[in-house]
Amino acid sequence: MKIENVELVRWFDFPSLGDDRGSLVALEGSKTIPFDIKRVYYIFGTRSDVSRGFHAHKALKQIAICITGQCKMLLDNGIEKQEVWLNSPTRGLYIDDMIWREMHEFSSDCVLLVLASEHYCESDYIRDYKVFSKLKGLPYEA
Ligand code: T46
Repeated sequence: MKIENVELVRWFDFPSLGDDRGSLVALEGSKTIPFDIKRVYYIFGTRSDVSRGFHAHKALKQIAICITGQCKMLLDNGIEKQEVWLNSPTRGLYIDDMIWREMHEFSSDCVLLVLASEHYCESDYIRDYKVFSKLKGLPYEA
């Protein structure tokens, strides 16, 4: 069994460069963000009764920032699960490779910005929890 020795939930707090006109957050690859940013995507207009994700990535690392509204993110390393709210434009949640993720309870105004370490690659996705458990060296419990 692979021993996990990194924290499942790792937050990155970004300085808000605000002045009397409003706020600004600047994100730079390999500086504020711990990898070179190869791709940016954002999720919006998700209905509150819809859940997303339900997969892990073999190699991809990401930072998810809810720049407006909120949603819940469940992270699962195969042994431990943790659910957190994403609800701040100055806080990013680091999602490591080989972590199962699910997103739930999107608010109607939720815009989830995701910074990714790799270009889009469908073969990097593990969409079957059984396969995920097996690759982690864990027994599968339905
Ligand atoms: C993740 C969570 C947080 C692309 O063509 N290019 C892209 O870069 C992405 C991210 C998606 N797509 C296509 C693939 C699907 O046809 O867009 C469609 C929706 O993607 P998906 O069903 O994978 O969306 P989510 O919300 O379940 O998962 C996404 C990311 O795919 C995933 O990497 O970690 O957000």
